[in-house]
Amino acid sequence: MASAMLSLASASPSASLSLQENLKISWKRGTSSRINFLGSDFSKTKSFTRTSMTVAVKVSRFNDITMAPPDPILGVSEAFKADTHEMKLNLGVGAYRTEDLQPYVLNVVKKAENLMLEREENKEYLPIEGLAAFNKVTAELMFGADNALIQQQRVATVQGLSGTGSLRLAAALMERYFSGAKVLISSPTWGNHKNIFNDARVPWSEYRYYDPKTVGLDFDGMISDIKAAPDGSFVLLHGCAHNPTGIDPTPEQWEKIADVIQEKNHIPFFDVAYQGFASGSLDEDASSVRLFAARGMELLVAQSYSKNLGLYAERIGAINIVCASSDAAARVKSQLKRLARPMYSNPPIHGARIVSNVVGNPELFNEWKEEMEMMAGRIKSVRQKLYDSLCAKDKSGKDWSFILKQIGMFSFTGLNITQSENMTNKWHVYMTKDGRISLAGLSSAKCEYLADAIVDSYHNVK
Ligand code: PLA
Repeated sequence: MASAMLSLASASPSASLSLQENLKISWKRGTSSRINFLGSDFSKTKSFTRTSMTVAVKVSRFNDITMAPPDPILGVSEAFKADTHEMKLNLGVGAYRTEDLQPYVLNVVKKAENLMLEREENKEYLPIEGLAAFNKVTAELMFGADNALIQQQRVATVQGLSGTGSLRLAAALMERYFSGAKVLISSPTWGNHKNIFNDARVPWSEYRYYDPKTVGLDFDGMISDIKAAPDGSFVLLHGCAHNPTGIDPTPEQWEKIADVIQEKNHIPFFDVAYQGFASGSLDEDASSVRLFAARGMELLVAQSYSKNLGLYAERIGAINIVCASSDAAARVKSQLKRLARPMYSNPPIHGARIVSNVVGNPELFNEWKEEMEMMAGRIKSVRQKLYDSLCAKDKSGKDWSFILKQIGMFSFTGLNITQSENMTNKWHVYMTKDGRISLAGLSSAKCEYLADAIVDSYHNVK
């Protein structure tokens, strides 16, 4: 957009605007005023006797940059904020809310922060790989403290900018050292996975995952797509609480997935953004990763503490790369550091200290587990209430039981784009267009209203 530009620099007859502003104004006292823009003369020469002021149209060099679309997930929160309707409900982003629909800061986080204040810890730069105490506890939390691969120093752990940054760092490593190798991602998956691999220039393709007919896992499709991929591909797996479907493989299915991945010499890459949120148990939610690790496979695991410790804005997570030897792990870690340094230099310390204080302190750790059970329990109870309300209100005989079978923060309702838009436009229920709703943003008080909105959108909108 061009904007009028006023130069008031009459005190300095030769004043000119900076190059960055792309505009050069030359003053000629008493004769003319000329404006040069990218070398061309824009103004008409005009005679006058006193210093004059010239108004020019400022044309941006960024004119060819088009407006980006809003983010399909985080953009929903922006639209929600702008809505003034009293019944509005934000079920877009996966962020935990209390029964009063307020953000929740965990008590253990407050306690850890108090400890940090008491200790008057400094704000020096962290090493590139992050806080050592954090890296130690985060790997232990994922693989189990007594896991031999930790003692054998076969895990390269680097603190990342939460789950997203950790995935992105791993993607950069893949691009640099596995050039041409592709990553298989589930269809559907968390929308940002595609952006991450696109930006890192890692080719990807999809494997079947969700079967709309059964509203369940398309296990056979998944297996055959993983089999069909070129040997040595990366396979991105959601460690637990698959986003957006809420459908996880059973332990038996995980074994079969591991069989095929091993047969094909693929490299499993776990994204674990909801440890503790699927079952309420940290260990149980790490069981898929541990099952693969127990087979001696090399693998990658991205971790996030946004949801399970409610540290969304602290950007704390990690990338762990399990290698066949400690020597390989040391080399991999050195290269992860080399990739991180020019991207963001070193990670932030606050969240890392919180996690290391909570996970590394048995008392706080136990309290965390209780709080997590409470959060997971509240989500389960609204899931049940939503299901009950849907059954009570919908007389069509439709089977809504898939809602109870799904786990974690989300429910994949099966609503299509138009129906999802009806949810927002008519009912002020904000959700992603793929039909996903975050039950973490739902209160029991609003379950009936939500059920009305879903029944209306499902039956009255095509
Ligand atoms: N991986 C998956 C599968 C996720 O769902 C998310 C977050 C992340 C990684 C990254 O989270 P982090 O960077 O905060 O650690 N997904 C959210 C938020 C909760 C988002 O889209 O950023 C979601 O609503 O899907």
